Amino acid sequence: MARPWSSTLTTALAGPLAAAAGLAVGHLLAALTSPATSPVLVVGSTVIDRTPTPVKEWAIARFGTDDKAFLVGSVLAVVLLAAVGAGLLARRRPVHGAAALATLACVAAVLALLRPAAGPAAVLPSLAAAVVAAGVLLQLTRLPATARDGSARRAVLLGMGMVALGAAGVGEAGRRTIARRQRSETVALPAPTEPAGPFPAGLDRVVPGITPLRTPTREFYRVDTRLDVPVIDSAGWTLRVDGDVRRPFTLTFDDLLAMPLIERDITLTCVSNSVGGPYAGGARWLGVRLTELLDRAGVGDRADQILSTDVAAMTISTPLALAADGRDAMVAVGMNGAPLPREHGFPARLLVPGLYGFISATKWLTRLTLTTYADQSAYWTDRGWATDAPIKIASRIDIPRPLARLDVGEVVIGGVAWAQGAGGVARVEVSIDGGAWQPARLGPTAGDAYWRQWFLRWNAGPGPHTLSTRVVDAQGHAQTPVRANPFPAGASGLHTIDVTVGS
Ligand SMILES: Nc1nc2c(c(=O)[nH]1)N[C@H]1C(S)=C(S)[C@@H](COP(=O)(O)O)O[C@H]1N2
Ligand SMILES: [Mo]
Repeated sequence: MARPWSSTLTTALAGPLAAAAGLAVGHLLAALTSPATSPVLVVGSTVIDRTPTPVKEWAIARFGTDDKAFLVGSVLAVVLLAAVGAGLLARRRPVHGAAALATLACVAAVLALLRPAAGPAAVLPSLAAAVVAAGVLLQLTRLPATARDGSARRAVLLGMGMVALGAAGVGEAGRRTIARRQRSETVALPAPTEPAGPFPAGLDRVVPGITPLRTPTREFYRVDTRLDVPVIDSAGWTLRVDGDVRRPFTLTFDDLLAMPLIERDITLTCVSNSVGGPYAGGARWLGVRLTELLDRAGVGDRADQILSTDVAAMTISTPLALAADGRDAMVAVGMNGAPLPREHGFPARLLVPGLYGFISATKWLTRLTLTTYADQSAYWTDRGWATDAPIKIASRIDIPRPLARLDVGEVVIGGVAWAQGAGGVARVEVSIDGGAWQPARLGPTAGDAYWRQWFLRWNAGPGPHTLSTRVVDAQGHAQTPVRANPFPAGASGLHTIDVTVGS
């Protein structure tokens, strides 16, 4: 006998609706206790940690900072698809279908326990999801199987509609709860003991469309393995310095703020940035000089690595020799004149000028352990990334945009370039259609660890053109044209774009 549409639809939707109800309740429960234990976030984070590096690189390249939305969407799609199966099963054998959904949620519970730094309570949101999903599915199977007459059909629609609305409402409550908790805490930071001095005006107004000399905090790129933003109270936070040191110690946030604070302009970039890519930002940072903390601890003679640990036990390794070579590495508490936003590591993060973020810029920092590369390895080291990765010198064209159509006449080519570690940017050059390297005008400097704006006025004739740029550092090294992928130590090659001039 052919089934009426409503019955087929009911059967297909029952599983996903029940799963959605379970996930929503789990999410809200987690939001109220420990957001990272939400079943969706647990599964998503596990996927992030287990994804092979090439796939991760592809996702970052393809989706940029939306890679997380893409990931959560994929996880939800897979769960809802599996839930369709559970719903179909439930039509004949309600208990089996419910058990299938509960099992699915229990997988999340197990993964929650396996997360680094997870306590036993981490299973609760997933268990709640299991109970709710199974219960809702059992209820839905009780609805009239064939809804031929109007009243039965209404009962089906009403029942399913209530579940859908309930799930959406509870899920939204969870989302809002997390958003509220993530709002920043107001802390007052002391003035720097070593201020950075006035910040130069830059070419921001002179060259419209160029990257601003200082990246507004809200626009600063964000790259990390977290799906949620860790929420740490400054009052309960501590920083432990231990390992191969003579005097291990623990600092509170107030202890840290009582130490001398330096203020520095530093450009941070991500090793996953492609040539000409967006994962770079310049900011004014406030923090305690790293060597101040290391001296206080008295580093032993075996250590060659600073292993830093974040609030969720994620680890980043920094070569001790580079971090302590006199550059202004710091445990930062402030960014652009305000406390660090939660997205960028509140209450404190590590920063080492000249090193890619993945070996230097630990956010939500809780511990600095002096150790050796032989004894302990960090998150990205385990995934094949380099342990020694200075930021490669690079120049990027901001304007014109790639593939732009331009009018004949004067065109301003402009962008930013950086050459940390090698004395800063000495010159930036532009080559048009493979011709001779022409020097660009440089903007003001905010120090060797900072990027520099540049521009060149070009009298553009009609036709297709190729624009290329390179930086030359203070030691005379020109940026290499040899292409390298971001993995394992950062991309190289020249940023080259095509434009068309005239009609
Ligand atoms: N705890 C933690 N810190 C982290 C990361 C992370 O995944 N977890 N990512 C690092 C990487 S790869 C980079 S590039 C920088 C980015 O810092 P931002 O998000 O403030 O720009 O943070 C670093 N610090
Ligand atoms: Mo990064």
